[in-house]
Amino acid sequence: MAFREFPEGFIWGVATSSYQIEGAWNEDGKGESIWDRFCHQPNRVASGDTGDVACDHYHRWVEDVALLKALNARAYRFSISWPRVMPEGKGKPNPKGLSFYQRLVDALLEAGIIPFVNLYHWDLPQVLQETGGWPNRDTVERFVEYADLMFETLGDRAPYWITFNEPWVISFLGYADGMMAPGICDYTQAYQTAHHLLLAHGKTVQAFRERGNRGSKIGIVLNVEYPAPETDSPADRDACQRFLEQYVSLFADPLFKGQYPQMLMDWIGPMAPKIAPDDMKVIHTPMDFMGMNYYTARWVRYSPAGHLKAFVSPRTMPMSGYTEMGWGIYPAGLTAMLLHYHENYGRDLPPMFLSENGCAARDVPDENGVVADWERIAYLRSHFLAASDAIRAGVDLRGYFVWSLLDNFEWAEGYRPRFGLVRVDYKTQRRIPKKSFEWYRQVIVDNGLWE
Ligand code: IFM
Repeated sequence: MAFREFPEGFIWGVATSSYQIEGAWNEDGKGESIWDRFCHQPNRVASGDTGDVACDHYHRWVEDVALLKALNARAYRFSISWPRVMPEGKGKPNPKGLSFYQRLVDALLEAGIIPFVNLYHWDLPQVLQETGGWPNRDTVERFVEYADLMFETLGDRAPYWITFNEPWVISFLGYADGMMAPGICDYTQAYQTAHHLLLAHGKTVQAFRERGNRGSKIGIVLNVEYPAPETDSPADRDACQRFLEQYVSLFADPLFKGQYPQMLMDWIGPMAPKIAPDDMKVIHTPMDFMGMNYYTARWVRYSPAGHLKAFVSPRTMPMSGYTEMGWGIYPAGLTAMLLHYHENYGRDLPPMFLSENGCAARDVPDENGVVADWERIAYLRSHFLAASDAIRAGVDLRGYFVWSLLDNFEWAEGYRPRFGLVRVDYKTQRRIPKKSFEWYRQVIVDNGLWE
């Protein structure tokens, strides 16, 4: 047994997002978001669940900051609800919304916790969806205006900024598969959304630089799954390549190479996004860090019936079982994907963060209310070691954020999956730290773990 120490100053944290925890969906002048609208429609979300109350974090944030402190977290990644601070999606800000985030950031700083401010975790103001949402180029300008308001409000004290969380999910689950808000099924709109998100990212980074934000940093968060061809046949290998291009290169190539992956563009033909002159240059604006979210891996197989991508990924690739989401547990995929970035984008790649990783587990409290979530501990342990493998192989990984601090609203799956280090009793809103909370606390204190 050897002790795996992480680099000095390694940033251990936890992540959440506004819609998943805040609740208070229509309080204090907050505008409606596309997730409010989506959840209030029938048959969109499991059990008809909504984020109307969620973890009631909007009213209980003081208690939640105390939990972060008890965890010894070095950093906290949270998102701003755009419609809470700018209910009309543009123009007049909502002072009560701004004050909520100001108080949160001040309390974090006072507790010695580094705030990582995520500007967009999927809750677009509904008014902007009504004018076309992300496929409408005007939404790019609206986003930059909103981001600038937040730089103005928190720029003097927030050292890390994230433009978008998981643009792949926003584009393809929101606009192509319709599983997520706004629930649209149109691949052309999805590719245009991907392009506009990247453009909004680039313009926001430029606006951030123009403000000269005194040493603070800005980046983006991309989600990945590790794909492997189901067989060694050329058809399966090509399908796997398309999978990788669709999930990873579609976003990472423009950001770090200034161009879209050609094989994918040829494949999607007329569905490819409309690109104005200079867009690619703007998207290619250098950023300070990149976040990667990793949970699982997949086999990929060629299938002519696999819609426009001609592949299917019929089952996940288990190494040591499945999580409560049905996702295969494959920590080696985390190492492989960090190395994929490192090797493919080389010197154009900024330092990286593992910006989300965690698992939904069964989490049944015993008669004393104790949640002995050994499955989650085993999952995190194996993934921490996988991250350490990547660091040893040369990846410049600066931090690791566990998803999530609290059990919360898991989008179309509602409240059934529980991802938290802290259990939330949704009837009483009581917070109960699980065993994994104590375990992670010790990892943070030790800055490492035993193999
Ligand atoms: O809950 C989500 C989060 O909002 C984005 N990344 C994946 C998590 C688990 O599904």
